[in-house]
Amino acid sequence: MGTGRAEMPNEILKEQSYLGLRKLLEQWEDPAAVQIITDLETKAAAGELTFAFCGHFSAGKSSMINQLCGKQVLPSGPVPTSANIVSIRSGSPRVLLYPHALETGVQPSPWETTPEQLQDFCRKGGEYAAISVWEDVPLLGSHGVLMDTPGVDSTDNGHQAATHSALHLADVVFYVMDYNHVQSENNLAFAKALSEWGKPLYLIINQIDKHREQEITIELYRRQLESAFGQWGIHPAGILFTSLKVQEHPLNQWEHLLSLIDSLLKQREELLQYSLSRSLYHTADAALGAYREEEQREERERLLEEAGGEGPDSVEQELQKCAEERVRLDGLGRRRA
Ligand SMILES: Nc1nc2c(ncn2[C@@H]2O[C@H](COP(=O)(O)OP(=O)(O)OP(=O)(O)O)[C@@H](O)[C@H]2O)c(=O)[nH]1
Ligand SMILES: [Mg+2]
Repeated sequence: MGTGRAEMPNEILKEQSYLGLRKLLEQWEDPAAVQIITDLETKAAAGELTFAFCGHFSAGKSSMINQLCGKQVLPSGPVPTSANIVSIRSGSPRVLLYPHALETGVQPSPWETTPEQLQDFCRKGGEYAAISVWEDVPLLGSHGVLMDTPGVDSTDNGHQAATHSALHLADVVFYVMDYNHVQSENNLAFAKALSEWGKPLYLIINQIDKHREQEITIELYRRQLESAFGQWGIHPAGILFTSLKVQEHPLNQWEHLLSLIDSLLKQREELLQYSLSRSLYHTADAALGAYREEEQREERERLLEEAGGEGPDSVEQELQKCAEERVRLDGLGRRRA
């Protein structure tokens, strides 16, 4: 469990706080943040608990969700595959595609496609803001949601941004890693960013079938990874080893994962309240930062104008001239020396 839970004021979840925050964000002309508040209100009303699966390309996120569903709902493969955020709920089979909001802020209606075509849509990035899927998944009951996210690496800011935006809706984060890439800098940095949301974060070391006891004992491997995560200030709620390829592998904790999901679903209401408060806090904090920056920029421009009657562009030009002059003088100095 993340820290700070006890200090989270419950009042923040009351209707007035959504309303107050929304008014403020509207005044600040921050439509993206206003949209997040709308999403959070919808989420609170639905009372669903969302498990987000995040991590590097090809770690096995989609394969893991398929195995939890007991069927091949999502495409998987050895090359980067998933390009969209996909939420799976239990219900009679159905797929809805949500287009991006228009520039005016209007949200176009979702349109329906077939489960057969879903595999193609999951691979096409950027075309849709989100995809919702219903399949018969007994594990989820009536309030559980599995959320697949696109793989992330250091070169793909788009996927990273999409995952971060989806985290508003996540209540529990499963950070899935390939056994061989656990301690990569990128993995650690991304896991750190996820842990800063303060939502329960579980580390899943998948593909444990690649472990070779003669090369490194599992105890030592575990100690090394705990120490690496500790050094980055990442304190997970739990660490699990899994293998989707070799089910009977002695290190596979699949049953443990199933009972964890079950027990988290039983704490749904409490976890949901906590997660909503974290998301509200995060949204308000980010919006306040952006507002202050904008305010400072306007103040700077006003002062510049007052000082010289000149706009920031001419000041920029002056600064550029000074920089060029310094380079020229440096060059002269070097020639003399
Ligand atoms: N050896 C082994 N391979 C696995 C395991 N789990 C998944 N794979 C393989 O890893 C590859 C990637 O799996 P995906 O489920 O597509 O991974 P992903 O994390 O969803 O990948 P992206 O959508 O590209 O981010 C596939 O070829 C899987 O068959 C495992 O436990 N062991
Ligand atoms: Mg995938």
